[in-house]
Amino acid sequence: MLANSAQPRHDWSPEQVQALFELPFNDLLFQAQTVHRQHFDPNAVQVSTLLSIKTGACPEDCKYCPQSAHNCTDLDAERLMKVKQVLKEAQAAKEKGATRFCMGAAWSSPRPKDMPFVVDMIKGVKDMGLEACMTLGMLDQDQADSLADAGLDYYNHNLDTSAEFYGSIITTRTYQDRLDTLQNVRNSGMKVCCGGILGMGEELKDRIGLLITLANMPDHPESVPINMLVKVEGTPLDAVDDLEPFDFVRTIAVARILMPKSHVRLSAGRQRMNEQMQALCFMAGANSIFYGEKLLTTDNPEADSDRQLFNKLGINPEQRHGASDEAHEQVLMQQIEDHKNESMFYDASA
Ligand code: SAM
Ligand code: DTB
Ligand code: SF4
Repeated sequence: MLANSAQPRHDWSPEQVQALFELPFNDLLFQAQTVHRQHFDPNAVQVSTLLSIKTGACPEDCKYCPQSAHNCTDLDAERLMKVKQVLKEAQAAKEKGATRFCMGAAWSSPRPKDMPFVVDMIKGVKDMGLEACMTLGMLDQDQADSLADAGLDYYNHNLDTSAEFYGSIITTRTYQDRLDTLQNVRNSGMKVCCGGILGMGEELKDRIGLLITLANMPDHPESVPINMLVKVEGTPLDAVDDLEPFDFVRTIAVARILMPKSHVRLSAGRQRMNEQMQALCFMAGANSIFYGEKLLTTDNPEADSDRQLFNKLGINPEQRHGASDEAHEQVLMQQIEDHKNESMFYDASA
């Protein structure tokens, strides 16, 4: 089956998606590249930096997560970070070339007393000219509206896997709870960042189920993070079998074909991928990464190795979309120019 029209569709059947997964690898990648080039600069990759603003002791029982209080990991729980410290980290991320700052909290959902601090963090990050993203757990409509009013651009809330496999991974909240939060985020006018985790022992039908749920939403998530499970000792999934790497690349390619206008993020798990594997993911249509030595609590590749990889592949960091005004954008461009020689992404000798 040929993905001959790159216009977004919302009516994919499991059989059609399975047929994509069963294509010869080169045919699948060719289709994904063709779709990618119709909507994006094929050599631009969006760069986000992640910060854990509240770490550990989470009441939810997600089996993959080092931050769940149900899992016995070697992680020190921390209180909500001070707004000033968060903004210092955001400034540092900006100076290193990130265009989006993503803040994550190990909460089931934010409490009313947390909201004023979270709102101040959003406002401060936006004032720096960065895009702001948060992942704080479930949101009701009022909470989503408050974050949107504060200027939050993206809200990350993952479905993680198929509806069928979900119950084997999390029991403290339902798939429908997640879909409700996503609807509240969509209603608030924020952009949706929603994806999942591969390599948790799921089957192909679960990867198909996840992608179909995302692709058949009335509006595709603007950002689709595809995480490879980071196996953390002490979590129930710490000894699960590795996913075949080509199946990870195939899932990226199918996500690209199903959601042609979305950014597909090669998300957690890059630390265990070599450069060639990451290059295949970019070829399959991934066009966003997390940059910075830490994800939330686990390691991510060093800044220097990402700079080298981008240089080797001729990839440029994508410039920020939708700056609030032209002057603001000019300031940002000038800063990028000023930092060119020291920034991670530019080879000063080029
Ligand atoms: N507590 C909030 C929630 O779950 O909605 C936000 C933070 S949570 C850590 C954000 C996402 O990180 C999860 O939905 C999951 O997809 C991803 N994640 C967590 N642990 C992971 C791991 N070990 N490997 C890969 N992805 C992981
Ligand atoms: C997403 O899909 N992946 C990020 C982000 N959204 C918040 C989180 C990855 C976490 C990996 C495990 C850790 O570092 O704790
Ligand atoms: Fe808590 Fe989020 Fe981790 Fe689940 S994924 S345990 S909700 S921090």
